[in-house]
Amino acid sequence: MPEFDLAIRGGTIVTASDRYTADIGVRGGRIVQIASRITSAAEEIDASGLLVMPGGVDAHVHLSQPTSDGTVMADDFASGTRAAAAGGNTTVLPFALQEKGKSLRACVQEYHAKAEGNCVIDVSFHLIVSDPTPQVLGQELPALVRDGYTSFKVFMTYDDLKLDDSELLEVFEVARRERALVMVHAEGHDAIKHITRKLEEQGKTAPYYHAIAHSEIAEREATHRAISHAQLTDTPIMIVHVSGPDPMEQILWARRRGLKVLAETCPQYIALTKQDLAGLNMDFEGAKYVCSPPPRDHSSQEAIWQGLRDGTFDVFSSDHAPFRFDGPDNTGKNNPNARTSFKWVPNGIPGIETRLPILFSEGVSKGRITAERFVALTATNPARTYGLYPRKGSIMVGADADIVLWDAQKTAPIRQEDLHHGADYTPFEGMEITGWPVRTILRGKTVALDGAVTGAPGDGAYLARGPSEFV
Ligand code: DUC
Ligand code: ZN
Ligand code: ZN
Repeated sequence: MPEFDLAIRGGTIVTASDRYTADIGVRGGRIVQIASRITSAAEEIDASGLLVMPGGVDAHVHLSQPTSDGTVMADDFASGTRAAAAGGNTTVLPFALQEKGKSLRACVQEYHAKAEGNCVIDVSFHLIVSDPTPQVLGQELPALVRDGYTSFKVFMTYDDLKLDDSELLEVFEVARRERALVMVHAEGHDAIKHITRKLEEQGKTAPYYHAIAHSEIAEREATHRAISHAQLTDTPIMIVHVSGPDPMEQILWARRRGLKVLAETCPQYIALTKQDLAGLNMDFEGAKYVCSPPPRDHSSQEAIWQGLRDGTFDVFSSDHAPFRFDGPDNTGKNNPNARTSFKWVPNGIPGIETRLPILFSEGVSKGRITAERFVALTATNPARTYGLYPRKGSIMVGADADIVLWDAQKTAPIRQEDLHHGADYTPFEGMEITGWPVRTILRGKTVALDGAVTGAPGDGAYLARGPSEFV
């Protein structure tokens, strides 16, 4: 009788702090031994020549999320988690969105029904609070936090989602009392609306002008306002999808004053620029790159890299928000309404499968960050930040055997035809990548191998979470 269900032998284990060669023994879905040589196992994997890292934890993805105009997202739980597995992830955190006028609890239950039995890897839900009624603030939200939904997002823009300043202050106070972490989408609504109106008056309606309307100044202003509200209420916050140096400066300003302000950035802010939204000569192809906040320019990419290195950023997430370019029945980015103004282009880009390869290739392979920092940003810190550590995001005895085997030498371009997501394009098409995941292991089971998904819907489980380490 072999001692282990699985042995992973001879690879270079990389954690957020260490790098060493050892065997890993797995039993009952957990890591039970790490040693220079372990005994027999029912299944043996030779990992020599490969990096052995914690499976990716993508802490910011949108799957099957309802939209106000009825546009259907290109990924549901089945396709989104398949793509995530192929991209080296073992846990993703999508958002259970409260639609205005509805009970938050009811929305969470509906979201569970969509996930149930369909996940290839593990999932846990953040909440989105869009309608902070007394019932939501006094009862539903506190009860949900106690049930393991320990983080929620608020928006400072979008007509159907935005909270005003007094609502932000109210929800921050609930978060502080209940030990939940608030994730803030920081873009100034009125400024965006104002610039949009001016652009439209001048006939500037192409997708490129989305990047002008969603100015970094509006992002910086909202970041500072969110920080001020957090300071007033003594509440830790996470600024999500930070696009460049202006909001980064506000985050550092806050930290110098001892405020707990965490920060996230995403692949689009190191791999794209606003020039991508121009398409070829201001054509509609640019809609494929419309996301909020939008990508900025090359100098802001350099600032983001500096922040990834120096700890300004805690977490690197995909912000996967997939829409088809040519959706059925004129839905998707290329819809007739969107062609009348950038403001109707669905906001968001797909990236759940390409997050880890892009950061590894542009970061580790090009010498900008270490492999240890890569693990911290993509697995360990997300797990710590959102109450999943040390079960997730670590390679240690007792942790779930969620492991990605990585071939740091493998070179291939990103191509839509190789991806598993439901979108009909990737904004990263043709990007040359050095370093790809070759095997994704979820609680001891191989769910992706050499670019093919071997896991099935139902392999993934729902995870209730504890509080963030930072609240
Ligand atoms: N915010 C997100 O977090 N994702 C997609 C679009 C948006 O505005
Ligand atoms: Zn957002
Ligand atoms: Zn998002």
